[in-house]
Amino acid sequence: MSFSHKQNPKTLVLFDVDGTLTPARLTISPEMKQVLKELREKVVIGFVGGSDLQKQVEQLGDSVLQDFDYCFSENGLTAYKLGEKLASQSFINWIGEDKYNKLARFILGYLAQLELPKRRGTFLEFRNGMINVSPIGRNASTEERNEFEKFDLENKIREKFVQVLKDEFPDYGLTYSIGGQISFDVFPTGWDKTYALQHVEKEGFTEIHFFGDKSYKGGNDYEIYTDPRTIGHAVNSPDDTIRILKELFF
Ligand code: M1P
Repeated sequence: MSFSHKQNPKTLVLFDVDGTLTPARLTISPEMKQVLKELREKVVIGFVGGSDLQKQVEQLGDSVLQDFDYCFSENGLTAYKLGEKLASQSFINWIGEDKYNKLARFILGYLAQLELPKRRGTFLEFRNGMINVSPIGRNASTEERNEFEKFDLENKIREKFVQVLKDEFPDYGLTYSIGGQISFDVFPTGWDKTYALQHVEKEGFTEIHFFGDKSYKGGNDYEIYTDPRTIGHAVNSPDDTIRILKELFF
């Protein structure tokens, strides 16, 4: 194992990013950086974020690949160990062009038929690990986002859309997640944060801790937080993360 210089090389501590290591959408504090630096001397550390690596570089710093033993972006679809890239996976490779084409045509057709007060642009966003579908479009302004959210609450546009997709593509093995204001995500079932655990399966860790703020049912930390392979810690802020780390490891 490449971690033998640590005090507890068989303990892995994984962190969600937003709300756990940093305030939501903001950058890491000098205090958190220092705590992680000291923690890294004791155990193996990594983050598991839902966004892409570029977003994590913005939040955790330019040296993120050097500061963590494991970096898992897009729930581990993009993964690094000690700065070296591990095998990656993508939505399109997994689903294949034919099936994706059928799905995309159906979504675009359904979107075109919807009665909506406003439409903007980018209704179907193609990402590495998922697609994101937005009836109003991802170019909506903040005000337009708020309007759509209210309209959707009253008219259940997204909820009905997801149900139609589940009925139309029952054998596709997809999960639909309404996590934000104006859209929903579509990704292969199982490609939540537990996806990252396959990268460490053969490393012989005896304890894998996970810290996350969205560990409640429906939150995007829920699956990894409740996974039998991890010891889950629910936190409510980066300060809470530091508090628990100090109790457990210092
Ligand atoms: O993090 C929750 C969601 O945030 C955005 O959703 P929306 O644009 O609808 O507010 C998107 O990035 C979405 O993919 C993500 O799940």
